[in-house]
Formats: sequence, structure tokens, C-alpha cells
Amino acid sequence: MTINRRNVLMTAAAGALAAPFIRPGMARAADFSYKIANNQPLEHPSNVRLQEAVAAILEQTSGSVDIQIFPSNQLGADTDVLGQLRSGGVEFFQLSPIILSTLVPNSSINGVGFAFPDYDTVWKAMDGELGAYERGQIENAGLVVMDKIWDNGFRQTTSSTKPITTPADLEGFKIRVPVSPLWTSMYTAFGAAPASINFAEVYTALQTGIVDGQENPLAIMKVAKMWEVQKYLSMTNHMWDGFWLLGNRRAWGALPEEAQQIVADNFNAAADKQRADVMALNASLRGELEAEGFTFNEVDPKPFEDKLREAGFYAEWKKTYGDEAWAILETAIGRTLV
Ligand code: X2X
Repeated sequence: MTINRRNVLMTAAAGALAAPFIRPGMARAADFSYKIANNQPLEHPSNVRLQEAVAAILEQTSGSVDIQIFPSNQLGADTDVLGQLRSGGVEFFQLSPIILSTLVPNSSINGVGFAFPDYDTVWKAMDGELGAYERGQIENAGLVVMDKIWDNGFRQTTSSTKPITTPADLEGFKIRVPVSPLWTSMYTAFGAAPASINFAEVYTALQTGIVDGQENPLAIMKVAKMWEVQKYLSMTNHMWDGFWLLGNRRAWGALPEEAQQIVADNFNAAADKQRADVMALNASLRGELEAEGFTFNEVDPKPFEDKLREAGFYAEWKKTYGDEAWAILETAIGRTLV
């Protein structure tokens, strides 16, 4: 890949976006030294697959595009890094669409409680019309987004005080939720006491008893060692969550087209592999988490969904998202929620 005057100028215009960066042993300085941030530790499949992708990108661009990974909220809590992504302080960021809704309101629609019955339905929706709808909303808000969403998983509920088996168990329950109106609204509908806390502070919040519970997919329970600060794990499967791989528009536009293609192809291929890894983990981790000390219980989702319906949760969010978006969701899941 050659660097021509045009993209040198574009790079200069983009400020410090592409300061040359030389790694020991590298034959040449990279033309583009970019950062990618996320909230996961290095051992989560997100970062395992991301490391492979950035290595392939470096090689396939002959050293021109060098993307460094900043895992575990090293660059800040999710809602802060979203600000950095918009300003260009970080070039790429993996973020839950539900948290992203603090900037792109309708991007949280995949997180509507109890909407998705299984992974099959999730991937058809997110690789189909629902995903395309969310990406359109994200692009309208001025961000770049890769085609393939990465998997976080179906979310389960943990507690230090009692297992959650019925909606009544959530009444008055102090539960940490990620920063997003959809999460707060759902737990408010259950009569719980949700507290919006970024992932970077969750472990401490549980340890110090600011909250009694939290909810996350099993793969996160494992990498975050949740058993150290939680006792009960209830398989509520209450929502499906993923990570969009987002880009800053100026930083993306500064890349030559050929490099954009290489970056997108590798990120999207990595997403496919990460999905397989995370699905396998979410299906197989129960035994390991029990051995670490978690007490599991199964949950019938029906009374939870009924409770949300009675509380007007679905009707309210249909109004908030609008008829067009809601119809795409209901078509994707093959049933009506309101
Ligand atoms: O913050 C969380 O709980 C996490 C890790 O699941 C998300 O990124 C939404």
C-alpha cells in the first residue's frame, strides 16, 4: 500500500489521528496508528479474536495500519469512551447497542426484555433487517459501524442475597444496570431499584454492597470473576446483547479504500469467530461457575414477560422506538409483544 499526498493531507487535517508509530522490529512506521477500546479483559473471546484481526490487518496492509487494543476500560468507562470515539480521541470502540442508545436512542431495540427466544433468531435479526436498521441509525448519528455485530450473549441475573425465581423477587431488589434508559425502565417496571453503573465499577459496587445484584451473560460472569462477590445465578435469559464495532468517521475516512476493505473484512470475520466462541462458552460454563461457588436456578420467563406487559413496558417502548422500528423487531421475532 502506498501513501499518497491526498491521504497525507487528510491525515494531517485529522490532527493527531495518525501519528507515525514504530514498533520494535517493524520495518517501517505505520501510516495509521489507531486505537480500539472495549470493556473486556484480554482473555474474553472478543479480545482473543480482536488480537488475531489486528495482526492480520497489520500484515495485509504491509504495516500501514497498526491498531492497538485497549481492553478492560483502560481508556475509561464505556460512556466516557463513547465521547472519545465521537471526538476522535479513540478511533474504534466495541460497545453494547443498549449503552450506545445514550447517543443513538433506537439502537437499543435488540435489548427489549424477553424478545429473543434463541440465538438462531438473534443472528437472523442482527444480520438481517433489525441489524441494518440499527446500523442506519448509528450512521445517521455520525459514526461508522461494521456490518457484523459481536456477541455478548443472553443476560442472566446474579445476587448476593437470594435467587431470583419470580418477578416478585425483583421487587425492591438493588440491581446494577449498565447506563441506558432501556435497562432502567425494565427494572423499574419490575419494581426493582436499578442503579446505572458503568462496567468498570461493577465489581467494586458489588463488593461494597452498593447493589445486591447485577446481570450479564455467563462469559462475562467468568472473566469478571463474579462469584467472588455474588452467590446466586438465575438463568433469566432476559435480553440479548452484543457489541457493535464502531469507528470515528474522520479516522475511517482517512484510510485509503483498500485499507478500509482489509480492516472491515478482518473485523467482520473476527466477529463470526467470536460469536462461535461466546455461544459455546455461554452454553458450557455452568459447571465451571458452579465449581467456583455459584448456586444456579432455572427461571420460567413467562411470568416476567407478563409482568412487563402489565406494567406497560412494551407499550411504552413501542411508542418510544416508533411503529417502523417496532414492526421490524416483531417481524424478526415472529410475534407481537404489546
Ligand atoms: O456492562 C456490562 O454489563 C456489559 C459488559 O455486559 C456490557 O458491555 C453491556
